[in-house]
Amino acid sequence: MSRHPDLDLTPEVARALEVGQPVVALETAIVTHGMPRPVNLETAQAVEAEIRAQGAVPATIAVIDGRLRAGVTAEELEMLAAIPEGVQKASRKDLPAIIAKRATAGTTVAATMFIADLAGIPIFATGGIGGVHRGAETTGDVSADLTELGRTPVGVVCAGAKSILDLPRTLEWLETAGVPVLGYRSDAFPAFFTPDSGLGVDQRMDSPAEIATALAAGRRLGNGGTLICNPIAEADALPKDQIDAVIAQAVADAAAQGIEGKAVTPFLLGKVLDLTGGDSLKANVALVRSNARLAAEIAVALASQ
Ligand code: PSU
Ligand code: MN
Repeated sequence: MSRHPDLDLTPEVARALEVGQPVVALETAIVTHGMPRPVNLETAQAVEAEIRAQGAVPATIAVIDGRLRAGVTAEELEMLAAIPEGVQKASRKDLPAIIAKRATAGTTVAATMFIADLAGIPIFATGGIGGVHRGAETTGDVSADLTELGRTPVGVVCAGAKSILDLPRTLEWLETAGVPVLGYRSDAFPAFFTPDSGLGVDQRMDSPAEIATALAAGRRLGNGGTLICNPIAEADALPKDQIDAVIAQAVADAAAQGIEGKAVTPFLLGKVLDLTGGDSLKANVALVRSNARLAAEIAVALASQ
């Protein structure tokens, strides 16, 4: 079944949406450009399993041979995770050319939100969103994830934005765009590897049902996206001093090497991984799984409203 000429759903996702079962969308730029092999595939599979364990259906989103997809087969996920030459990183702006070239791409938060909404999926789990980069006052580098959050009515469960970004400016941008920033059992805006950036969220929410109620209200009001912040568990977090130093180094290296455009985020993620000797990857996997669980609980609550 397809609701849009460029979109294909897997039979499982199509059936779930038809009968009103809970569905959670997942991104794939994290698979193709965010994590190294083989952890990227193991994580993508584990995340799908977390969602099923909560009684929801995972809809992993990607572009395959020029078709927008909500749901991929196990073989397609393996293909994306093998990172063959030519698999692109697709933000919203990249979709028309990728369709024209019948190309294959992992989708960023922005592109995943857009495709999830086309498919009729209101909730999506990721690791961290893109945002305002450090130094954006000179480079102008602001992720399209933020503009998408401003316009597309999907709830995005994340562990905040990585401190590779300028977090105060990222929050300011979300406020300007009218995006509610909700904290799950926390008042703090989380900093991905650590649970507290020192900045606050708009509202603390105490249960998945309360978040589902807020998402439904946002839809009634005609709002765009909602950011749901799920801080990393203390047991999985990295020491703040260590991660701050590593990120400062990664940002300096990116500037020194003249890294630009869509290469910036993957470069910084890779540097942080190298400099932490893999600790950042363990934390990243733990928080993505936790976000998938929470998103599935919210999807279940939404489906029963
Ligand atoms: N942040 C992470 N891990 C990631 C990304 C961001 O901690 O994998 C990916 C997401 O797909 C996000 C994208 O949407 O990077 C943002 O890229 P850009 O800054 O080029 O918009
Ligand atoms: Mn950018």
